[in-house]
Order: sequence, then structure tokens, then C-alpha cells
Amino acid sequence: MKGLFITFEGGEGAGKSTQIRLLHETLSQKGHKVVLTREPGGSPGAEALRELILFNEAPLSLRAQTLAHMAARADHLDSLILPALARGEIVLCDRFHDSTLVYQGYGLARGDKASLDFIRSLRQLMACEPDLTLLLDISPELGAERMAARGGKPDRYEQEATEFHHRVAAAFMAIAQTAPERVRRVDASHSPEQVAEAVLSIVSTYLPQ
Ligand code: Z5A
Repeated sequence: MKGLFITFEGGEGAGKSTQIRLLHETLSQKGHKVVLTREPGGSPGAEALRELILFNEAPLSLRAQTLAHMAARADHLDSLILPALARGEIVLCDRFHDSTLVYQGYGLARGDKASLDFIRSLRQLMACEPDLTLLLDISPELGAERMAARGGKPDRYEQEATEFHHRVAAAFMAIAQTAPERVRRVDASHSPEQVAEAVLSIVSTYLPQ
């Protein structure tokens, strides 16, 4: 792959959408070809699956949720991400594989080995890993405060108990510790401008000269 694949991860309200938008603007102004996208979603088929995954009220088993996220990801990769990377573009994606491991594997399945193995096997089959992952680190309490101030309809996962969001935060930190060559932690409790500066200083070292 010729391009650069950067993902943003973190708990709800961490500021991923804000930061990915700011980074997209900055990199585009510098003359880079940049694709901004998100998961679940990012392609027409995956956006249709997003509605089902996040907002349909029918219960979905853990394996069904995992496979639905992976099905959305397969369409997203095949129709948007892989072609853009093959053209040498920079792809900025709001959430990717780490979210599945964290939300389904550690949040819902509480780290159950069989569930983690199931998720990791699917991830391996997808055969696409980011070059860089920015983990926007924020306490679940501050994230929830920001989400409450923003308003809007809560999705399937936002409705989970506080304890779930603590498991999510701990799992993201564990991933950052086990994959330090790919995952860079950014303190997301500061102002949007300060966080953007920290993000850009990391991303700059990955940019083609
Ligand atoms: N999910 C999953 O379970 N498995 C998977 O494989 C994948 C996803 C891929 C997607 O939700 C849900 O799907 C997500 C995980 C699950 N659920 N949860 N919980 P989404 O795409 O709709 O939303 P999100 O990714 O969770 O993001 P978010 O919660 O919407 O927030 P955010 O993008 O991190 O933050 P934001 O929208 O930029 O900011 C939130 C508010 O805070 C907003 O009013 C901002 O103006 C404000 N903000 C932002 N930055 C700051 C700073 N620095 N200071 C103060 N205020 C700020």
C-alpha cells in the first residue's frame, strides 16, 4: 500500500470527530490528498449497517454484533479505504479494529478468551492494519459530560452502564501499552486547540516529505 492509514480511537466524547476534522483541514491545506471517514460506516453499504448496529432496537448477540461490525468494515475497506491507500492518499478513519476488540471483546464480553480469539481471528483475516493509531485518552466521566452537553440520541453502546465505559477505557490503555509502535496516546482532556497541536506533532513524523 502506498498511502498512509491513520485511525482515531477512544471512548465516547473523547473528541475524535473534532480532531479528525481539524487534522483533515490542516493536511488538506498543506496539499495532501486526504480521505476522512468513520466506522461503523464510511461507505453506502456500511452506513446502512451502521443504522442497524447502533440504532435498531432488536437485540443482537455478541457474535452477531462482532460480525456486523466486520461486515461493515469489509465493505468500507473494499470500496473506500483500500482504493484510496492504493492511490497513495492519506486515510483518516474515526474508529477501526481496536474499537471491536475494546467494545465487543472487553466491554461486552468482559475479556472472555473465546470472544477475544473470535475477534482477533476475524481481524487477521481482514489483513489491514493502520500505520498509526491516535488514542484520544479521556476519563469516562469527562467523556459522558461532553456527550450530555452535546445531546442527541444515544446509540446501543452509549446506553451501557458506567462500568462498561470504564472497561472500555482500561482496554484502550492496555492496547496502547501492548502496541506502542502503532498506538500513540494523546491526552484529550485539554482544549481542542491543544489536542490538535499534539495530534499534528505526532502525525507530522509520518508524512511523506
Ligand atoms: N463501536 C463498536 O462497538 N465496535 C466497533 O467495531 C466500532 C464501533 C467501529 C460509534 O459511535 C459507536 O460504535 C461507539 C463505539 C461502537 N459507541 N460508543 N459509545 P459514533 O461513531 O456515533 O460515536 P463515537 O465514535 O463514540 O464518538 P462520539 O461519542 O460521537 O464522540 P467523539 O467523536 O469522540 O467526540 P466529538 O463529537 O468530537 O466531541 C463530543 C463533544 O465534546 C462535542 O460537543 C464537542 O464539541 C466537544 N469537544 C470535543 N473536543 C473537546 C475538547 N477538547 N474540550 C471540550 N469539549 C470538546
